[in-house]
Amino acid sequence: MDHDTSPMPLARVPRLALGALSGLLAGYAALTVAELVSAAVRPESGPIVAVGGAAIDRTPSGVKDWAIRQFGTNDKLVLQLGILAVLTLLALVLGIVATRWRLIGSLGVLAFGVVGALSAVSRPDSTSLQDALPSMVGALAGAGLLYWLIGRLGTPRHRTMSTDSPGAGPGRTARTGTDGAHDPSVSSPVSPRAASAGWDRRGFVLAATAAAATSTGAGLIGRALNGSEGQNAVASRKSVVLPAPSSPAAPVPKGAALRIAGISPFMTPSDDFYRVDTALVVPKVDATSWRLRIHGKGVARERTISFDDVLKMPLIERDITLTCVSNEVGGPYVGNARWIGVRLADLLQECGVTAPSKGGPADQLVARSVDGMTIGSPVEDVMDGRDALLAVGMNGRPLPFEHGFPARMVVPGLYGYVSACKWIEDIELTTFDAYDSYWVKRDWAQRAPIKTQSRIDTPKPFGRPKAGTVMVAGVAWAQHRGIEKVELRVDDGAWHEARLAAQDTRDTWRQWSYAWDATKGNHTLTVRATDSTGEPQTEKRTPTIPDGASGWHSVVVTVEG
Ligand SMILES: Nc1nc2c(c(=O)[nH]1)N[C@H]1C(S)=C(S)[C@@H](COP(=O)(O)O)O[C@H]1N2
Ligand SMILES: [Mo]
Repeated sequence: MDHDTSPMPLARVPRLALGALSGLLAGYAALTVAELVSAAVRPESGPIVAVGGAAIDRTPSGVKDWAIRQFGTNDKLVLQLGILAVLTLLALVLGIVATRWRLIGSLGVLAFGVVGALSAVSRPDSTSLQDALPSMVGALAGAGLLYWLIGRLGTPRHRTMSTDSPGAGPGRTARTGTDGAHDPSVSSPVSPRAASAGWDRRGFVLAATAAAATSTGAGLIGRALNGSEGQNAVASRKSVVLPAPSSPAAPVPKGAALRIAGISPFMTPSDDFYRVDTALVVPKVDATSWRLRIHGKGVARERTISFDDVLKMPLIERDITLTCVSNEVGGPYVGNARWIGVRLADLLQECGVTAPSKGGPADQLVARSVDGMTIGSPVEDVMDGRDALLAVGMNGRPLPFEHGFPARMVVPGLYGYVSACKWIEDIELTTFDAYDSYWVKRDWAQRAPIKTQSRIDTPKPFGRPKAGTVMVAGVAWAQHRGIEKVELRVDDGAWHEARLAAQDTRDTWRQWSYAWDATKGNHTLTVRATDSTGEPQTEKRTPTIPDGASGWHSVVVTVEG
């Protein structure tokens, strides 16, 4: 019989398909080897994370906001799957190209390595050219593998010239015309096709299998090493014991939390708390080696503090509602938690910082995170007496990794992108003139106090409540000013004052409800809030960029008879 012992008679598989398969194997090898190398450098230097991160850095703010809207907190997963899909396609194409131009296909793989390497070193958190290594070494492995595998397929074309066509590929022989209509499965024991194929099928299968297995091994080891990297951080978080705050939060007043089905809980559980950041890999910081440096303009006594130093300082505990500037009117990127931390103003005063209104030379506090995010807050706001925190606890526990362990900032009244730096490691005092932070470079406003907003949580849009009394309820927020009034309007009718739940603090949101006597038919419910300065929430619709969405939230429902 034929010496074809492979499960599928490979001689029948078109050469292009084998090329595509080789391309896939090369791409797989590149990514898995890169994963392994990234374990030696740092997990964030791997190509997918690097390219994804670089894409995030360069995405126009409008597109990013669209992505956040479309995919919510899944936006990053979608991005990574997208990158993987593109890479798969490219690998297939390069494999096919390589069947014709072996070197060009392989150089193509290398070119993508260069893209990965450039992405890695261009990330804001990249401090070393070593970050280029995973992509480069991975691409070299992939390119080499592709070159080798395609070599095993022999050379196309010219083989009709040679006596026994040593370089023939299965897909090409048909075109010679001699066996165009010839079914290779019924070919003679020494099939002309197999003979003309002249390449070692078993050898190719073995090579491909070995490549796949080796790649998988490299990938698994890389994964394991990258995973264990975070274990010290996980252990350090487990061993944190938050001291009792010297200034505990007052208990949430009775009546701050309404018992109405469908309303946002007054305190947002940490697991349900919205998450917005640019990190494709959640930074896992080991609290025992974590340090925070405070330095810059007007810092008379520069300091570097450890996590233990922070825990030894007087801690305060406060309820503060956090809001993202990317939150659309009626959107979900707002949450309320009980934070524990050091009063930032105290820390700054110890370093000799004075507020600009008292003659301090710095008007901007730039917080920098371990992943290179920079967030600029007005020094005046941080030092004006409000409870601006360097927070280490959230809802009674150390911060979750997703929310900034071991330490983050929280400043009541400012959107997160100008105040709430997670995984913070550096605070620099400077001026707004001298420095633009990450989002400001991307056209968002330098200063962004939170706009008064209100949201209808229940009934849901397009809900179908029964006629009669329908509880309309939701939340309203104007952090640091406080909510004084919430009103509800049905269709184009008069505004009705809603019942306000008790206020916890003026830094938290406030629940509200309105018992609506609903009549059959379609109705539009609209809500608006007034803050404690007496300023009503504006009807004027603005987009989220540059400094937060404004406008009234409406919900359309169909009341059933
Ligand atoms: N290091 C870092 N900190 C960050 C961000 C980020 O991308 N990286 N995003 C900010 C933004 S835009 C918001 S709204 C808040 C969200 O905090 P949360 O994810 O804990 O809700 O974190 C802020 N802090
Ligand atoms: Mo945000």
